Amino acid sequence: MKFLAPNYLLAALFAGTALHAAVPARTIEITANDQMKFNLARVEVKVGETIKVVLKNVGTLPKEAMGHNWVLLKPGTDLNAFAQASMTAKDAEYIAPAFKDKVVAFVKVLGPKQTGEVTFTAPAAGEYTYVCSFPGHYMLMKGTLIAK
Ligand SMILES: [Cu+2]
Repeated sequence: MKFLAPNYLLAALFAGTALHAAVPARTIEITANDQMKFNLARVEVKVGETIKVVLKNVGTLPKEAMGHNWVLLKPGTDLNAFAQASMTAKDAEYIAPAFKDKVVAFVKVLGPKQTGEVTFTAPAAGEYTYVCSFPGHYMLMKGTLIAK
């Protein structure tokens, strides 16, 4: 009988986890275009909420010339260093392996009319920069995700 209480608690814990996982993700749709612009420069999320970012490349130029991705970086990441290093990381979705641990979430590089998505848990409170790291894009394709 002594072990019933802990087991019961454990079961309740798992039930709670399952319930939490069942909460649908909140979708944030972001478009990227041939003018090297995201439609959103600022996104607000609640810490711990499940977020699904859907990236749509609404442009028509070929992927090799005007591909777009979406990369959410941890606060304090050296953006210029990340972008410079990532320019040559074509086979890794333009995310330099050396900066992999600075990435909170990302959507892979998309060609014209393609859509990609990523689901993640909104990170700790703070301001997070997101960019398109396709070579030459990050200066224009940049925004801030605010978690609070
Ligand atoms: Cu881009």
